[in-house]
Amino acid sequence: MAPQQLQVPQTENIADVYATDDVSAQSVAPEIKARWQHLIKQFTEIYSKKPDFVARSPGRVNIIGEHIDYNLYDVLPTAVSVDVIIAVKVVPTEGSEAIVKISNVNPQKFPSREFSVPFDKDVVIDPKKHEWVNYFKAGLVGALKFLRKGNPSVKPVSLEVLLDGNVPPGGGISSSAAFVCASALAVIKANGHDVSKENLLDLAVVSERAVGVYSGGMDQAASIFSQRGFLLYTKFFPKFSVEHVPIPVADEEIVFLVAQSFVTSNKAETGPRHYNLRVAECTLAAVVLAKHHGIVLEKDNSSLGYSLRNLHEEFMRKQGRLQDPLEYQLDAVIQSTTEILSQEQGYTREEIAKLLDITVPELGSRFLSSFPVEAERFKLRQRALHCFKEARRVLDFKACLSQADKLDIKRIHYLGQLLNETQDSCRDDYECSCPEVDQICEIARRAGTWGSRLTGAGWGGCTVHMLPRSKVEAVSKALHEEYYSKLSGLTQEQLSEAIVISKPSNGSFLVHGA
Ligand code: NG1
Ligand code: MG
Repeated sequence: MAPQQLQVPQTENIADVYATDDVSAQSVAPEIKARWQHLIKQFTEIYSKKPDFVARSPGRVNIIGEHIDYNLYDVLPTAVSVDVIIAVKVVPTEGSEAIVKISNVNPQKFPSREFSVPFDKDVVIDPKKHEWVNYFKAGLVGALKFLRKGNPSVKPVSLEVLLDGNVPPGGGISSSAAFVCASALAVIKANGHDVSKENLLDLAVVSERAVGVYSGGMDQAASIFSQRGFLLYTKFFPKFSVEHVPIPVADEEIVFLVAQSFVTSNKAETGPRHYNLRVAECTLAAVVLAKHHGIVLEKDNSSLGYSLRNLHEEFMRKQGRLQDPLEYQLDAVIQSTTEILSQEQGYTREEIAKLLDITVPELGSRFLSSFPVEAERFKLRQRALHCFKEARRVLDFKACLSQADKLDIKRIHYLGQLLNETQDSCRDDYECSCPEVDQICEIARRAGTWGSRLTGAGWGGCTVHMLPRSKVEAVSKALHEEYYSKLSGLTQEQLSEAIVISKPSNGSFLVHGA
């Protein structure tokens, strides 16, 4: 794939011309325009000058392909219109370190901060301390690493920053990726450099891991590469590439509705326990399967270095089946995994060490040392099977979308069924759903969705539903009556943001000239 530069249009007035997520749009929705104008106005009030530019990156919804990006399987997300916008003024650095002053349009919730950026050291982020500026710092650290690769003695500029994010935090539509991508982009631009989308992706993925989650690259890819009106078919293996997939027309317009559960899955606190454990389980499944097949697995660029996709590749190479369609390859991998990883109750460290022919301490130091892992048993069978079957569903979903210019109702039902199967697998095999999310999916299906499932890491967060436009009202009503009205303590603001009809939106961009 040829490198794509980020769009950097020059405008006279950010708020007027650029208050949209669509760089080519003639008309701008009034609420978006108001939000951009407010950002510029508040910036001017705080810092007594206008910003130099605004960097923006959106949240994303994953349509299908859950918990498989860190196994390097293909996924199908798209950007949503909620985003993080960051206004920046560059201030010349005096002395031996740069200073970053950062405020949020909501200072009650996100208090202003000031921190220094040494010329010769990294800014330290404490992942245990859950602080909103950590995500900015994560983007900044990644950006400086990128700049220092080109020029090791780069002296970062000082910054005045005002940020506005309307992606619900902890909600499964990736506020973190929006935040980190926009921050990294802002810091690179402030230091006088451009960055390709590929480089921004690479550094944003690594940066986000600095906050403590061993994630894949789906969120950042969607936040950076998405195009208005298209889903983003994202491949990680053998190397990264994207394809913009249109949603075909149908007799009834197909809508993706995103509904919050208001169960917060705070990955930076409780999350690593869940999320990182799954990453570890998949890694262990890959190395155990490899050992069984007599394969020496080379390290790859997944978060812990050993992915189920790479295991799959080497297994097929051994069988002389690399020319087979991927669907058939996956069927064979599923079949053999079902036979080899037979223990439903999971595997202890001792059992895994024995299968790998290594000691328990060696198992720990080689595969379980990147983060604390608390589990007694590792459910290798269920996690690997979810992953391979989910990868198969992504292929099937994409094939179905691409088969015809117009989707007939049979195909639409098939797409819905794939989404429902994902939810069942997340609930039963990957154990990343929760009762509230299961309930939302049931209510929505009863009220008329074709398919309903969790989106993002799970254990709460958001759900995504595929439905005809004509059912939006009925589904929203059912969710309000049967779910949201039963939750206590929801604010009016939360209630109004509970359900979003998400239009596939544009990825990251920069706007110059306030
Ligand atoms: P969310 O929950 O939206 O942050 C996480 C990971 C993704 C992916 C999904 C599950 C991060 C930053 N992102 O998304 O890479 O693995 O879970 O499919 O943790
Ligand atoms: Mg996230």
